[in-house]
Amino acid sequence: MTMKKFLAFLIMFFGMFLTAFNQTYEITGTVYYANSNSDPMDHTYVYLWLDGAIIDSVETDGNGDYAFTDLSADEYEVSFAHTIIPFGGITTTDATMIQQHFVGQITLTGIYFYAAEVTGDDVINSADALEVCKRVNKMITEYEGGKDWVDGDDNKKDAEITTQSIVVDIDVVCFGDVDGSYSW
Ligand SMILES: [Ca+2]
Repeated sequence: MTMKKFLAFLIMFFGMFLTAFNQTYEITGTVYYANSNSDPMDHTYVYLWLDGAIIDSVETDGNGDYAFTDLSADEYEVSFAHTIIPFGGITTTDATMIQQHFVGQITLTGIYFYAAEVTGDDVINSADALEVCKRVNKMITEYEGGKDWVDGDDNKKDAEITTQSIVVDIDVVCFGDVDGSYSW
């Protein structure tokens, strides 16, 4: 191999190496409310997590879509962060369903399970049902737990990137809206 050919080979080799090294990916998806229409949520922020820490945030567009770009392969998670959409969706039906869950007549699962724990003590019981009742009847303006929306403390979504860009949708619900009835 002549020196010229060798140099050409080196340049080609490092070009390939840099292309592989600089490979970036995207995490995209839709944030939607967990009601029967799966209403997309605009004006809503999404957190990007890595190793349990928030490393970025982005706002959804008019279709509820979000995108994190220029990412390297890693074990990310994404979650709802906050929204300008007002709190809503709770009725006495929700309070009844939380009580029914507590006594074992029904089983709330997934995001509705998280939504039932409004007092912030990690236990779903009559106190949560009562708290929702109070808020429906405007005796209180916020929950003891202090939160209006189920967020990344309960509901993080795995978003691991290995060899390609990925799509991860995020379901969201207001605390107390265990029947997913809210639309705005
Ligand atoms: Ca509770």
